[in-house]
Amino acid sequence: MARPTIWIPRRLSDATLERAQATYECVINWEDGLSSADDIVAMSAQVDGIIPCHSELFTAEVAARLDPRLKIIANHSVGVDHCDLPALRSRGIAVTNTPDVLSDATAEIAMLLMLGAARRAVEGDRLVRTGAWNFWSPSFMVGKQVTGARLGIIGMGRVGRAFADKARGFGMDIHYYNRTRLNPDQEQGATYCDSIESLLPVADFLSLHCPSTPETEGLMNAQRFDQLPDGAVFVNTARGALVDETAMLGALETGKLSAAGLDCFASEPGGNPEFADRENIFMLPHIGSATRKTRDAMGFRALDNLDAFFRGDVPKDLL
Ligand code: 8YV
Repeated sequence: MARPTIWIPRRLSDATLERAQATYECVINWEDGLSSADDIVAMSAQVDGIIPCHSELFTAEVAARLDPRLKIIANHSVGVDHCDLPALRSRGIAVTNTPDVLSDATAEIAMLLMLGAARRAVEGDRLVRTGAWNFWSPSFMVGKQVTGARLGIIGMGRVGRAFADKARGFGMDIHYYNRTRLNPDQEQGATYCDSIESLLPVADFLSLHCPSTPETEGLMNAQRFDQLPDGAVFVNTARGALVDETAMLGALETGKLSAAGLDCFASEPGGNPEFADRENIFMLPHIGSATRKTRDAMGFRALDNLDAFFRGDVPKDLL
């Protein structure tokens, strides 16, 4: 049988590209630019499978126009909010993702954001870097301590649990909301809250680890920010769509939030220009899973899914 042809629309890791080319006929977007809906539709007539990132949008409108040649979308991401799953399924297209392999890398970035926001990293870095640091006092740049504080986690899936593990190492008291309560093995002493409303008042630090779906869009709104303890620190490594960014700014304005650490934004790439002059927002450009080890693991997991599919097996991560 002829080798299947796949499209790789972004620059995946070298090891991934090497393995992909050893197995498949590959069309690789070496320029690494974004593809429009028309590009995606045109390419679907030339390939049997695609390995997209969260940057390629498979909306219902795109799904309806895809060529019947395309059989599988093997995502190089755990989040699949860029894919209209019911629309793709109705076209008979298999969709997979890459869970597990990015949990630690993403949890590390959540930890970096939490510490950086709590200890005023943006402000401190700017002071030293610009030569404006001309003063020191015990009351200078005092931040919020993580050790012994209560950490609220919304979404206790793989990434949420990896973050809780790391936060335990910092002596934090973990509280969480999840649609279903974890078993005691997974809970590891964390306190379960059966609603977001019961979690917020105990969250000195709050970190989001839930998927972005129509139900979770705008989950952190003005009302909910208001229920946090005064001076809380907010961390988001999940998706920008979960947050009403205007409400978050309002909470920073009133002191309800003392700081925020963000790796994702409502608009990407680019972020929110209104955040630019706020030194109590520590920001990164959606790099939660961007380590060499994790990029290789994500690419290999997507290829494992493709290999299974083209062998006629059910891919491990079929959604
Ligand atoms: C990636 C992500 O940056 O997996 C996800 O859902 O958002 C990130 O890990 C990206 O999708 C890489 O392809």
